[in-house]
Amino acid sequence: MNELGLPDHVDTDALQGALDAFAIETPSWGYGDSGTRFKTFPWPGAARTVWEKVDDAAHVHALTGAAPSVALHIPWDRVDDYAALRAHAEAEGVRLGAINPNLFQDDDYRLGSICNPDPEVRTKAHAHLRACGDVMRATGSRLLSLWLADGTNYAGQDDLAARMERLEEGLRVAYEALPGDGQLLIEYKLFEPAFYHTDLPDWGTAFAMALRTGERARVLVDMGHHALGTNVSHIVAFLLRERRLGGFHFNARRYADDDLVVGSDNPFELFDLFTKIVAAGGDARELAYMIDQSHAIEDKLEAMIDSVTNCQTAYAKALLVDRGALARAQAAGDVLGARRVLTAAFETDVRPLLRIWRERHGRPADPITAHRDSGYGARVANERGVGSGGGGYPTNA
Ligand code: PSV
Ligand code: MN
Repeated sequence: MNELGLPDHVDTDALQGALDAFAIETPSWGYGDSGTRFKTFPWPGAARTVWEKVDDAAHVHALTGAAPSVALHIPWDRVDDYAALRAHAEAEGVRLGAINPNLFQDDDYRLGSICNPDPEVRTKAHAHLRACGDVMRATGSRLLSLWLADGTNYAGQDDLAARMERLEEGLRVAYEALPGDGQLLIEYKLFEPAFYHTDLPDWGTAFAMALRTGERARVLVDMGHHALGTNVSHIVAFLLRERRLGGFHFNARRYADDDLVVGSDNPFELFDLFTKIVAAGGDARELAYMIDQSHAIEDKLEAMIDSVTNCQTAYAKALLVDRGALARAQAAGDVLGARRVLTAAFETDVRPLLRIWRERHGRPADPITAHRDSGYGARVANERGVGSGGGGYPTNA
């Protein structure tokens, strides 16, 4: 054990360097009011505008040092002057990150967006994708992060093969809208809002579509978008090997979607997932780590800080795995020996390491306590009030 309580095989400088390179994007939509389809409980001080969402993201980054960018959802976060928004973000110490087209909230999209049977609706969806490409250019974003609500509710409602054609065409439009160095992240989801079929239901479909679309099309894994019991780490290992993993939407869930603090319910799963990334080596640095959570009853800022630090903790633990010992146990067929190597890393207390990392970066040793002591929550509650909207989600559907 070294002075930080870490095992002797660990190179502490390399560890600090890896943590320096680890950045998690937070979502603008996590700072506004949001809820379930049953009720949106207004949160005192919830951000009302994208400018305030950027302020909140900057607060989370100031406290954690690990959340330097904020994702935008268009049109929820549409502004007239993206250069001004970009300047505002940079003045606050963050960047504008992935652009998320919203192809699910217009009345026209009742039967889908790019897969809609009506060519006029598809044309409208294509135009939105192109407009999002323009937003990328104006904001300096390199990621177009696409999730579709497209699907059907009943057998026979639409021709599935025809929808696949339309899907491919729409993805091509999105790809062509990218700036030169841009990437298209294709996000899948098992079900919801459609209940018979979803046009992009799983990683396999997203992977096949990425292959057909182009080199810079990758799969985005949202942890809440799988059937219960799915081994997400296995999917991650496969996509890494194929060099088609684009990134993550981190969250935790027990049942359906994705709105709990990542790592709150499934810390070992999160750690295991990061071990696959660490094992894959250098390319893993290219991945887009993003949080996709919009909390219904929690303190929004505290939940976001908790989420960022939980990811950092899981990643730090994954970096501690004694890979040599693991490889030896695997080669020897030592089933439980291999597991012991993993659990030794998982059970190591990385809090001293992270405290030191934060202090080196001028951040508080304990971000949540610092947030609670900062007065930021009370200040924004006072300035912004309660129930002023700004979430993007429909209120009290
Ligand atoms: C859909 O459930 C999703 O995960 C997509 O990423 C959306 O863009 C996001 O949630 C916001 O609602
Ligand atoms: Mn998502």
